[in-house]
Amino acid sequence: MIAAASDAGRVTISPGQVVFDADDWDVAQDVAISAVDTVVDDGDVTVTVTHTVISDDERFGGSDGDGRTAAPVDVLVVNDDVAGISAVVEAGSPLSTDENGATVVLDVVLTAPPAAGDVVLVTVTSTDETEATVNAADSFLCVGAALVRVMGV
Ligand SMILES: [Ca+2]
Ligand SMILES: [Ca+2]
Repeated sequence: MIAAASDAGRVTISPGQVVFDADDWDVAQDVAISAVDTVVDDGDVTVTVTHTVISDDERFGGSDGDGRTAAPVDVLVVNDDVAGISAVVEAGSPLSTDENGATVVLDVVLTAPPAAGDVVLVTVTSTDETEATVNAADSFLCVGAALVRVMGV
């Protein structure tokens, strides 16, 4: 018997096939269905696992695989990714800026990739530009880790 999933990119099936004969036909064999761990916030999805049966015994459908089959099984794949933006002080960066040019460096990064072809525009501003300025471009396209330096005025 060969198992296949409706969305092969979301789950793995191991083993993909199991074999029974006249001696072990009544011994259940385990087939493990496991989620593929993506980094994409792609939501929960139901994957249908189907089966193909091939046997020289015509009562099981014959060797062309179009005969007996097992009922499809729906498996829910639970997503664990959340699209968002992280901005934290970079390790090793000073925690304060001063009026002599010391800078605080922020690491800005997305927590999940945007859809292919899309970009995420992150605008970084200070609540008091007279006291602290963002000396990188005020806006930048965040498609990976990015650094922003905050400088005292
Ligand atoms: Ca994941
Ligand atoms: Ca995911």
